[in-house]
Amino acid sequence: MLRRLMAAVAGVALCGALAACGSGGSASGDDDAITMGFSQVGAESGWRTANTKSIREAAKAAGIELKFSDAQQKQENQIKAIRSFIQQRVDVIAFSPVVETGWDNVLLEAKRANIPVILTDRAIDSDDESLYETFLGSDFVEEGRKAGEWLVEDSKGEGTVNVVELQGTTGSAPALDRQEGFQEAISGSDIKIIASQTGDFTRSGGKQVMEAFLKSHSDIDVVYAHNDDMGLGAIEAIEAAGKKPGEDIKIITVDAVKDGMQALADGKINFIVECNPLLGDQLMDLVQKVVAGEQVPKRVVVEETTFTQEEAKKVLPERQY
Ligand code: GZL
Repeated sequence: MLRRLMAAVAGVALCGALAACGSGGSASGDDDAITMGFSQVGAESGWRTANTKSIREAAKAAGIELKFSDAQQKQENQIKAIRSFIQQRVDVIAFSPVVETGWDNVLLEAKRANIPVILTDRAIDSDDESLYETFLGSDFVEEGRKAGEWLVEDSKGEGTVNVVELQGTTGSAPALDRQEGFQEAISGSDIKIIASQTGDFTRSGGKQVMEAFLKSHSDIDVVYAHNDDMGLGAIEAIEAAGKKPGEDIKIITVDAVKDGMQALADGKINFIVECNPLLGDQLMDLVQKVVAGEQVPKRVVVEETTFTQEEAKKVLPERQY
């Protein structure tokens, strides 16, 4: 707010000198409310839907004016949205970067406009950490590790175990890190990744890639899907091929959204690593601190757990998303 007030004062002074000009008003109608520009990845999965709902509800509850943009999983749309937020002179910009790289230029524009940036959900790969105030989200490498560690335990004494991997969006932090963590956990075991391909975090993508895997591999023991939606698509493909998901081919996924947890409880998925989408309240708290000029941690990692089939049956009724 202070920045906008100074800009307005400067604007009035300048107007006096130039005799006539428009007002230096802020981006929001109400000068007291924080105006926040948020660029969301898209609406590709149940996780994303829950994440968007959490952000919208938390902004409303905090009295923060939210300008929301859905990028339909395209980086160029996110860059356009961030530039638009800069032109509208919002107080703060937050976004979930669809991929890790290619952000330095637009974030430098935000920095030069003196608009703080908060990363949520996904991180960026940049040498310049001054381009953002903080990152709020999950430790995706740990999520991949948890998935791999469960499989190492579950497949003890089974000999060679062949895994096909349904990867998330190419170049995205969750896809890169969930792959890294899983590979780290299975290294030195008899678990082999025989094929990997992106399903872009969507159910249809997971189904199409799994259909191709089933055509080219007759010895698939396990599917490791980087999110529930691709795992649910794989279930459709496995059943269409006349095999039993969860038994003939085991499935491990990440997220723990309701549809995934239902499939876990039904025995079609074997293990799910939680990835918490309910970031809204923590994000608004960080927004208020950053706009007030308070120091915040550079990285805020959310708490997450894992679920077996038995655990899913117990917690399903109370799941919020
Ligand atoms: C993870 C998030 C991922 C989810 C997917 O934080 O970025 O994107 O795991 C979603 O379901 O599409």
